[in-house]
Amino acid sequence: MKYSILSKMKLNLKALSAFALITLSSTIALAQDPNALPTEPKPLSIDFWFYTLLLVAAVLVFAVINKTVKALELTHTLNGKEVGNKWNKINGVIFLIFGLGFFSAIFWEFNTHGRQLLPEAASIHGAQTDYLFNITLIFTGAVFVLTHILLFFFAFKYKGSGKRKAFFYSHNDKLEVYWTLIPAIVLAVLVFSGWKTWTNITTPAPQEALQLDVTGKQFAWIVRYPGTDKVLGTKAFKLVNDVNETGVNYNDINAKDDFFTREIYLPVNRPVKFNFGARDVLHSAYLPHFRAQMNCVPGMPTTFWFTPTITTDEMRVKTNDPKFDYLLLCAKICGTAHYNMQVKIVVVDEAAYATWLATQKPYYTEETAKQITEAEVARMKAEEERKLALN
Ligand SMILES: [Cu+2]
Repeated sequence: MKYSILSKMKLNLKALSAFALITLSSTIALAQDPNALPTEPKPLSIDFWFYTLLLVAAVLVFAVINKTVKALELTHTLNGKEVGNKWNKINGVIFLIFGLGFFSAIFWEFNTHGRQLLPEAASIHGAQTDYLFNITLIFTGAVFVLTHILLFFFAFKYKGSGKRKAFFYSHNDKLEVYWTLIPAIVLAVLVFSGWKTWTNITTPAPQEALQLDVTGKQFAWIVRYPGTDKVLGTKAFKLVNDVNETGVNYNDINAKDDFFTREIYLPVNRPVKFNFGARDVLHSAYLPHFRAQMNCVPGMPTTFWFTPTITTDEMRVKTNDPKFDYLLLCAKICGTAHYNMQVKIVVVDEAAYATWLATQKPYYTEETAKQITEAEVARMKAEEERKLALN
């Protein structure tokens, strides 16, 4: 009887190994088909079946190992030997090794990729946002480390042994109150401080804020400054043509001194309000160093304001990078050259800002006025021809 069970198991084991071997060898044969033309790209279906068979083979190998272990255990039991504790010990040690590896990987991740994080926030509200992130990270991080140490260490320390029995502990009302109330209070504090920060950074911009008009298009940003009157001229989509790209209304007196730039200059410690728009598709103005991001939607003006606190020169010293520059990027995949949508931002002191401002010339001149009128005539003509063609 004893021998017949064992021989049956051995037979099963042999059959399973043979099946696994056949599957593996046929998978390899499939992958190295001698009739396949080497120059032809492999169709996706072959890759799919190759990996499916590989998965099946892996499952079978696992099943074979599992069966071998079971068979070994059975042999031991049949021979009157104790088996349970040996595997409990191995599992306990594996848990400990895995736990140590897990924490080493986390440490490595923080140490390696942590260095690639953004530098210190360069705006008032950015510092508040970072503070919020850090508080959340401290709370959740502490819980994460503590629970995982307990998980791996307890699995090792209290692994199954013949010497003790698990203690039956049905419930404890006090303990349940604690582990419900403490997380509830902590989460309430986090949510409340988040809400407070959000209301802080989304209040209307102060009166003295510098106003900027930023329009996204495939694939560039169009930046318009108000001129000496500090008021941006109005705009309308119907006025858009090849020359007047954002449809500025030059009949508006406030628009006459507005100017366009390729780089954004900002005076430090002065609030700046961005009025965002888009000409074609959705874009997203992303200013990572100031911790600001806002969608730019065609036909729907959006806005965001912040106060820069660190000049470009100061940040170059802080980051120890003489080439450091603040950037305005697009954070929506808006087309093929999306990655190219960036504008340099230069934060300077008031004196340097005044000097730069003095060098800027209003866009609207006699010459540009003529070009805009010509472009408008051409646009209307094209529109007329399009209508005729449709009729
Ligand atoms: Cu874009």
